[in-house]
Amino acid sequence: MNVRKDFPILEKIIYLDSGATTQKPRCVIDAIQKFYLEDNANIHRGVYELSQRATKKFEHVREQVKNFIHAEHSHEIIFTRGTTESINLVAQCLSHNHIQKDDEILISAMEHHSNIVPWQLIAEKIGAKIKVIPITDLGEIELESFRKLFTAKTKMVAVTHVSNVLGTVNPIKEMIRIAHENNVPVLVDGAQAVPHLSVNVTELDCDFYAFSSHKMYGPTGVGVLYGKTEWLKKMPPYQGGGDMIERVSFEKTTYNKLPYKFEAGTPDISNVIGLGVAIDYLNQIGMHAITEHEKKLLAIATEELKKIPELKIFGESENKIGVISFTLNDIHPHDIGTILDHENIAVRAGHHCAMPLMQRFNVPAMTRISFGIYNTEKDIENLIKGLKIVHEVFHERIT
Ligand code: C6P
Repeated sequence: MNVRKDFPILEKIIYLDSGATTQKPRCVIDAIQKFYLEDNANIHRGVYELSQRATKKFEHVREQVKNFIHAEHSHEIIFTRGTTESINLVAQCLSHNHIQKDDEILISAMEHHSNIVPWQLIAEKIGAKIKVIPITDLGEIELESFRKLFTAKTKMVAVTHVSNVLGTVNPIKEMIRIAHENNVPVLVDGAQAVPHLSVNVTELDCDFYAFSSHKMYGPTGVGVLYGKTEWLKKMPPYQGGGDMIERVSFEKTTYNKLPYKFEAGTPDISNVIGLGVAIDYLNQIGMHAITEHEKKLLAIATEELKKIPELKIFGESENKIGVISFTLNDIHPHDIGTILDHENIAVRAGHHCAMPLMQRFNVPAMTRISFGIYNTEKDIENLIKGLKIVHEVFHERIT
């Protein structure tokens, strides 16, 4: 995959932290600048040509997102600030008329804090209960336990498509089927799936799907919430303000149609335009080719890492993509990250916003490498050299 040249910043660094945020291709950076130079105006408001042009470009991206994740309708695509806001939106809105006192919400043991805390916030407020779907030592969902967790009180399942720590690709299609058999809707956190896999929300039959632009080569500040029409219609607005209303009076306000009901205030217009260009860019390369490239890198890196004595990999599912997390003896991941940084290699170290998962595996922290389309076998070679330096530094200190 010969795309490295499209990412100016990669001339300066060996970047293995795309799970945190991907680097941006020049076309995305240029498109944002071009928007401000040539097309900038507020949207959905102006009668003048410039505003109409900006509106048209913005709405075109909604159509692109719809096609990218194979949704049925563009009004099912809501622009948010990111995965985190998309999940908070659903949790808050469902806490008004769907999830009530003593009801149960199922989330898995491998969730990112963004798919734990929003549910805890509403659970505490309304007196609902969180139940945790257990995972195996390989880092896979225990499907049988999942099945058994459902009761008459279960009102929601919220689960990640791909774990940001273990890389496991969860069997969400099967999980959605099981949840629907129990008449329970499912929110899928797709933050770590959309950059690596072709996602088809219609085929999955999920009720909600959340993801972030900045993890898929687009700009920060923009996210997407896909929601099935029937749910979006039932849900009350998330925030109040301009654009989300139909009529306002001091006595009564009525709300705009979908998707605008959920988009209060001026959105991040330029960055939505940037997301559209990122989608074009990904489509040009092809999601299938991206998956294959990253699977190959994952296999090579796993094999090489396993040769390092005392290195332990967390997450050994057969169905894995994008990331490898590990510990190396008792060397603190922050020390590993710092030494690698001296070698100009960027990796992530810490709890990865998944503290309950660290507890599940009985470690305070892990080091994580994560791949993007621009990574190469040479990056892995450099990483291994860097880890050998880590080993030497600590061996010398110990002996
Ligand atoms: N994970 C990581 O380094 P936001 O911050 O809203 O764009 O995405 C939150 C989020 C939600 N779910 C999953 C599975 C995620 O991985 C993330 C973000 C980054 O792993 C930053 S903590």
